[in-house]
Amino acid sequence: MAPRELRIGMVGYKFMGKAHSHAYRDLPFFFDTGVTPVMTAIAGRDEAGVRAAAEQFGFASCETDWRRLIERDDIDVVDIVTPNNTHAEIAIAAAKAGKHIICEKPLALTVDQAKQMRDAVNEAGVRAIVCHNYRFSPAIQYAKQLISSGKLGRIYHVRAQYLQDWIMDPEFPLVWRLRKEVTGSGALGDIGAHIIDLGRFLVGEITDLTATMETFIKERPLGEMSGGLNAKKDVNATGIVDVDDAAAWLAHFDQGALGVFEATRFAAGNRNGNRIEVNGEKGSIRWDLENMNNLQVYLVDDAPGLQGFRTINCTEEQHPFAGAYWPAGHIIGYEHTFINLFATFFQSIVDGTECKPDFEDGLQNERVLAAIEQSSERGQWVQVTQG
Ligand code: SOE
Repeated sequence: MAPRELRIGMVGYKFMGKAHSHAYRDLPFFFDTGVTPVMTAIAGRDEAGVRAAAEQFGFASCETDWRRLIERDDIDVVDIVTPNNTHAEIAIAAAKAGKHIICEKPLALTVDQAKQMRDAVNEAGVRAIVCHNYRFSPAIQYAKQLISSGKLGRIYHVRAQYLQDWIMDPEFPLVWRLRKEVTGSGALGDIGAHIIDLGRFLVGEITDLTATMETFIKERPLGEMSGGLNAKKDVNATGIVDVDDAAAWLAHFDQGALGVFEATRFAAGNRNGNRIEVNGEKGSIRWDLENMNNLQVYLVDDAPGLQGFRTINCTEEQHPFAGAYWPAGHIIGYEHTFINLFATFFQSIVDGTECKPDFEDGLQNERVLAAIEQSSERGQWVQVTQG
């Protein structure tokens, strides 16, 4: 019989910990998946920090060792919101313990690690999802429906950019997101992984690519290692930046589309500009996270004189997920993308159906990330291994 509750054990409690916790609390307001998430335990090394997070987010208990959390038999789902270098170990242990898994992106540091994670969940027969939350925006889901139904015809172009500017100050410290051993890569894995996911979701597999990567500020002050986007430097010492500040790549998709991608943390004025445009033989779509409820749609067959991009406010019942929230025109935000992702995941657990993006998708995303790094190093086109 399907469970009535899914007891969540979260590992980590910073930015994503807050986003996920908020989603667990709000989900039952809007979705009836047949199962209620129960915020059972949260783990973090710093006792005072994890206690404060448990209280603020609404978890019933806390642990200072994630292994303890995974051993508990009152946990059904392990949610991993820790830095990237810890995902593999935690996810593999969680799978072996028979827990379902929610894991932040990028899935792993390397393709090998991602493979091990994929194998572990397959062997254990548990369900796992990677938190590519943006594909759960109603407008992106609607774009997917338009593309899959052939409304845009054959797809020629995918043009995607993820533009941020939060590390442009050379005095911004060397936080974990800027250290290769902890994060894997810089702008590439942190935000490039999101636009790879959008491209794969909307159009298909990336088969080969050519890339270049750049680190503009090569040394930075040390500071709050675990700090986020508002971290402060705290000592008068510096360290070397060993990840990219920006990456750009050209790619071919399996059905023949040409992709142009850019991920950077040096696009002044762009706080979180995650944009994608797809051009097909019968029309185009455009989307920008900073205006996320709207999908721009252009259809070649519109009457002459009326041709142009129209703005579809994706808040109508016909738009995926939108009907679960407010009456049409009452917009939703960033945080709701996580609610939609969790609702989809929980529903798949109840129904016993497939749920994407799973660890196979996370692995394929890692293969693209690895190909971008290889291409940038070698100055050559690189084939992307297919699963
Ligand atoms: C920081 O670049 C960050 O929080 C990313 O880590 C997230 O994945 C992205 O959604 C927003 O920006």
